[in-house]
Amino acid sequence: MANQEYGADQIQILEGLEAVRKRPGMYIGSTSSRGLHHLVYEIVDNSVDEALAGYCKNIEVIINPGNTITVVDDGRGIPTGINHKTGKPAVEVVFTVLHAGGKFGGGGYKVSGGLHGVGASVVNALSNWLEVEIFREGKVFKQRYERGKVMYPLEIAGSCEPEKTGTKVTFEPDDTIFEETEYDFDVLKQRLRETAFLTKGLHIILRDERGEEPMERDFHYAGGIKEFVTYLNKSKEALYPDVIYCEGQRDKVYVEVAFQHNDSYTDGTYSFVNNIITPEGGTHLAGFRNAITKTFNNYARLNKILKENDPPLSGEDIREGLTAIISIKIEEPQFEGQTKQKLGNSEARGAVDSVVSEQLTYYLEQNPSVAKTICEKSLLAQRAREAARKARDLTRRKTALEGMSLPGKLADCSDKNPKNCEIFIVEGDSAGGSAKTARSRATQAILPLRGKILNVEKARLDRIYENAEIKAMITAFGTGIHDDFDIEKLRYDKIIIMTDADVDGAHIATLMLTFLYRFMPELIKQGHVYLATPPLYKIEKNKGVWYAYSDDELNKILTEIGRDGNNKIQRYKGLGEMDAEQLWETTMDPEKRILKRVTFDEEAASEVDLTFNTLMGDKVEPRREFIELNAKYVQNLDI
Ligand code: TSJ
Repeated sequence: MANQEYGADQIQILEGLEAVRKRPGMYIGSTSSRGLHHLVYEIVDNSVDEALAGYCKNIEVIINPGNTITVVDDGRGIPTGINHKTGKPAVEVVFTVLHAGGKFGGGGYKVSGGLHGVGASVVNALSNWLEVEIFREGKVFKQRYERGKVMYPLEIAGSCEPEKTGTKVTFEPDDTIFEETEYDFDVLKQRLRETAFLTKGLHIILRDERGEEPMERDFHYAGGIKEFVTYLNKSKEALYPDVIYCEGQRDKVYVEVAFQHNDSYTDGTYSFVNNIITPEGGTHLAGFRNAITKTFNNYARLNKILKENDPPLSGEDIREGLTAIISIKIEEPQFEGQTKQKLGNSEARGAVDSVVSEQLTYYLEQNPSVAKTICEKSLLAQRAREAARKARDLTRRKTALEGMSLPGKLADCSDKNPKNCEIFIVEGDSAGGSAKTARSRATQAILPLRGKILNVEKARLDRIYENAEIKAMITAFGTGIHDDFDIEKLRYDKIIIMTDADVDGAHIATLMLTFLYRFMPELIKQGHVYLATPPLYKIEKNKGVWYAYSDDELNKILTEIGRDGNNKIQRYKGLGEMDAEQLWETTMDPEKRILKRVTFDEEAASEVDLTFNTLMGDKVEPRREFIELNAKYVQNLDI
């Protein structure tokens, strides 16, 4: 029972936590499944802090039956002594005062809890109940909260072995706040794996105890981000065996960088600040880029790989096929930009630049064959880029002379307001023909593509720009590409990929998405890209017609209309089997069709990259693995 001591102060505290309950989105981003998972990260990050301070080696995360979560660590245990400012035990302050997480003296860095840096009190405010147990001095301290309210003063609930220390937190997310309360093992798995990569030596166990058979994963990487790079490169061919690693501290900034080139043509660099991904980079990334550009150019000049009159290697040339992790720890990170995802601290630039320049220079001197391999790969990239530039200039001049010449195969729409318009990218000429007949001419444009489009994961820029299908898409969209990309020039509000509902169709859709993801990511980020969903079955009975888009739906329809001999069921194998009218009715009519919007989660960017690489790369083993992951990928395609 609340006693007098908990009176006035408690009211103030509740105002703080009440604000969290009123506007949960402000504190955890959203109340969707994503916010639900954020609760776990907010708690786990506290244990990771303890690991970074050097006191915690093991963290266990358990999904319990009923979707409650338990996080246990073997750190020092949250302090239980009275906090002078509030007159309450420190642990109670941690859970009941907004923004109080983490900093209670002690060294180390504060990993300001998850994306929004709020912490334990927010999780508490958004839980039906939460219990904390602290193991210290041979005692078990315990406190329980319900929707943020203290249920009883911190108590000693029992004893434990004198050497045992740690913290255990169990909570049940508030089902009146979250739209969904079911935890996804794979989502937690991915994030906890990433956390383990970023904190070398730390053991993180994830266990799912909801099913008959508990599932468990154990993440432990003695090599830390070096192993992260190996993991990201697992579906590609590395150009040299080493992962290059630099580590050091400057101006209170702790810097760790690991990288390795592979035989692809894309830049797979991910940057983190205090274990939080920075999708828009910032000063730490700028420092890294500056350092590698400068150091490789110096090396190439000094060793006559670049001759006197050769132009310098550009940063882009050096980053072709690069997989890199930049991870820094800094006491007071400042985030900038619209989404606050870009690091602003200027001292981070200098720190990363200095650590990487110094150690990379030394590494290259010690490893001349690796140095030569990278320089030569960059030189090839430089030549390809030059060829691509010429090809691009040529097309640019052409379009300047001839005006916007749209591709011949495009059946454009007549409405000139892009907001009203959509373009269907259709697999195959025959389906393209039906689509042209079926469409609503005013607002729907059709671009048929012949067969499989070029796999941009496996081609250099010059070849990509020469590819007819890709050129057709670029000119039809109107936005330009790369440096010239301008979303304001987009000629259609919706880009709809329409392929057969079979394995080949899925592959073609993936090739197109890969192209868009690599070359026009803004189109996806801003929600302009969709997948059409053609039906799988047509059911006819006594002049009635039904279409089913899944096996489940087929069953539902059959149950409704009765399973008897009068049913005629047709399995569509491709768009080509539908006539124009059917195609319109089932797949193109804005009133009736189902569109899936393609989204992409920037926080999960390394996994998205891995997915594309695995699917598109050469190695057979990882591709088989991808098929198991496939369900995951489709989740990125929300309706
Ligand atoms: F914050 C929290 F409740 F969410 C939480 C914190 C949840 C979990 C699962 C673990 C923790 C946590 C906190 N683990 N370890 C710590 N450590 C401290 O809070 C701590 C211990 C000792 C000292 C010291 O200076 O002696 C300082 C700190 C910050």
